[in-house]
Formats: sequence, C-alpha cells, structure tokens
Amino acid sequence: MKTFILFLILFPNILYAGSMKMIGEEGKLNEVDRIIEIKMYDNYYIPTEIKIKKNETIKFIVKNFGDLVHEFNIATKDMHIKHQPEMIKMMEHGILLGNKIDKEKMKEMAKKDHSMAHSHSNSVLLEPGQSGKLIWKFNTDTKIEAACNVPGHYESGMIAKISL
Ligand SMILES: [Cu+2]
Repeated sequence: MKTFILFLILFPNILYAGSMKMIGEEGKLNEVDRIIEIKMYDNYYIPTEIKIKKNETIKFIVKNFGDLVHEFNIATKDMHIKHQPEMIKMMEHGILLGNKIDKEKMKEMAKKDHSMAHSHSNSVLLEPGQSGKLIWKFNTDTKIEAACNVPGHYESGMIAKISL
C-alpha cells in the first residue's frame, strides 16, 4: 500500500489513465458495431438517453446545432466534475469563448500547460455548426454518462444517460 501511494505521488497521471480504462477505451474503426448520431443544442442532447450493449463499439457522429460551443464527453460523473475546472481555465484564458474556440491560443497555451490542449479520446468539443466523431468501446460495467463540461452546461442538465 505504501509503495502504491508513493507511486501515485511520483506518477499522478496513472490515476487518470486508470480511470480512463475504467470507462472503456477508444474504439477501432474496423470494430464499429453501430453508428449513433448525437445532436447538441443549447443546452441539451438529442437523444437524452443512449442504450449500449456491453462490449459494443460505437461510432458517434456528433453535430452542434446550437449557438454555443458544446462538448460530448464520455466519463463517470466524478470525472466530469474533475474536468470542469479545466474548462473554466480555458474560458479564463480566452481559449473557450461562448460560441468559438480559439485554436491558435489553445496551441500556445498547450505548450505551457498540457491540460489546455484539450485532446482526449473520450471527448469532442465543437463550435456551432461543426461536427465531429468519436469511436468508443464500451467494455465496462462502470456507471458512465455523456455530458458537456462547458462552464454552466453540466449544471443546466446537458447530460445524456448511458444505459449499459
Ligand atoms: Cu454545452
């Protein structure tokens, strides 16, 4: 146990990697079982619930129909809550604007602070009118949800339930 704690002090990222594995993993294109379309509005998703069978690999095609920037992020409730200060930081630095993402500023900041790069395999962050995709393998029993962590959106209920 002592060794484990020491290990965490030395390599705190291990915790993040660990929780990533807990929610499944990035899926491979040639293993996609189904395609699900997700529409993002201000501030909700259509559909509001996503039904998945365990071990399925899903390709999500995500489109932002809203007037604001939105995120589609697959994680546990805990992970979403932990991710939110990162998004507030992005807003404070002018990287994340209400209806725009400043990609140049994001690149600049990412050189100093990696959390600002905002490229995680379990999420897509889109400006109004943009679409993106995400392939996820649901080899997990953990309770997870899709949510938007743009400041204020999670609180206003921008969450899609994932039933496994
Ligand atoms: Cu949102």
